[in-house]
Amino acid sequence: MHPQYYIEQEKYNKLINRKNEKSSVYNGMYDRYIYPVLTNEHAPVFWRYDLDTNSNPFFMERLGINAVFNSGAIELNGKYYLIARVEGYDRKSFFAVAESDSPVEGFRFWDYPVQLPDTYKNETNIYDMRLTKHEDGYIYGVFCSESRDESINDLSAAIAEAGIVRTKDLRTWERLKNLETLQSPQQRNVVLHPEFVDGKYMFYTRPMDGFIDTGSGGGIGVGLCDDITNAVLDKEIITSKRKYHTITEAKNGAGAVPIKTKKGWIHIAHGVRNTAAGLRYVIYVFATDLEDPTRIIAEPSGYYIAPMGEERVGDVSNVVFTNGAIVNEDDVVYIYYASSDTRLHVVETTLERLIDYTFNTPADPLRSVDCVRQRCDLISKNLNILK
Ligand code: M1P
Repeated sequence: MHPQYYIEQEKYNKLINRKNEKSSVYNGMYDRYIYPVLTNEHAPVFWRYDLDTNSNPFFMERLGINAVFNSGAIELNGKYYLIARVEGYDRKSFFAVAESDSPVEGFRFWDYPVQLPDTYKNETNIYDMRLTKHEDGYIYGVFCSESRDESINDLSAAIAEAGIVRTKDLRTWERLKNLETLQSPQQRNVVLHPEFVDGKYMFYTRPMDGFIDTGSGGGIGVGLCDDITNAVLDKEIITSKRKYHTITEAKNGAGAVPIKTKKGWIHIAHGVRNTAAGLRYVIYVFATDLEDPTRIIAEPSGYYIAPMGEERVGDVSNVVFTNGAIVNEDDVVYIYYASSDTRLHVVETTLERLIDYTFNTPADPLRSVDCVRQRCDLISKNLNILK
């Protein structure tokens, strides 16, 4: 074995065994953990290097990993699993399962990444899987299936669709047909609702005119279908709408699978606005009605998580993005979020706090004059308390 192997393996072991710590930054909404839970350095040494000294005498990283980010999350039998978007130096993404006994540290990738059935021959890239434990007994993975748009003479033109797979154990995956949405030419950030609604499967969608631009798509939609093996949505009803001069002005998209609470379904999504420095992605929260999941019942103002410190910089800077959260048996909530399309972090809160945040944080009044009124009301109430 090349001597450098032992050095690299030691660095890897140190990283995997590192204890995570809560940051001292306070907001009462959640605790941030200092260290990312997954990075490109969490990829095993034997994924990246050829260990054969004959074919790799200089111990070069032959198949490097560029980034590990946007991860689906699930708890099964007391263990925590992340199904991360792993991106090679070649820009292609794939999925890999990382497992830990702890929700905040010690995530170790299984020996092999996920090898999905290759049923879509034009599919070039796959990413951002949401894992839904559905009441039908399967665990579904819904992800972005990206192909080149051959109809346009532009090398970067692409088509985004929602791919669907299902499993019972995260090891054997059955690939179903991609989701068809009759009203929308492209889809990304599609999430399967965990329960039947009127006896049907319900998807959260994000209608888009093009690959990047949501164009006329008004926000996060929902649609119903009878058959998950041939999922076709005839129509999509918009729930969380994009709004002028808010954090969702340019785009939004469903994130983690919604969390069922006694007061409603809590959604942890992403919102995007444009700036002179490019797009800024933040994470926001809203709630929908238990009986009618198309009806918004709470919309706290502004963002829940924004990029902070080192999170601001990466391959796509000024981005936080979530596609996975876990509520454990003690009602502790772990929200896994990636920063700047580079690495994966976690924040911890409780269901009680998340419900309080969702239902008792005031909504965005949408105009500065009303926002300052809202703030002055808070100040005057507080000054009376402080008297
Ligand atoms: O680069 C930021 C994010 O961009 C896309 O999200 P959206 O479709 O909302 O623009 C996704 O490709 C996501 O993976 C990425 O993190």
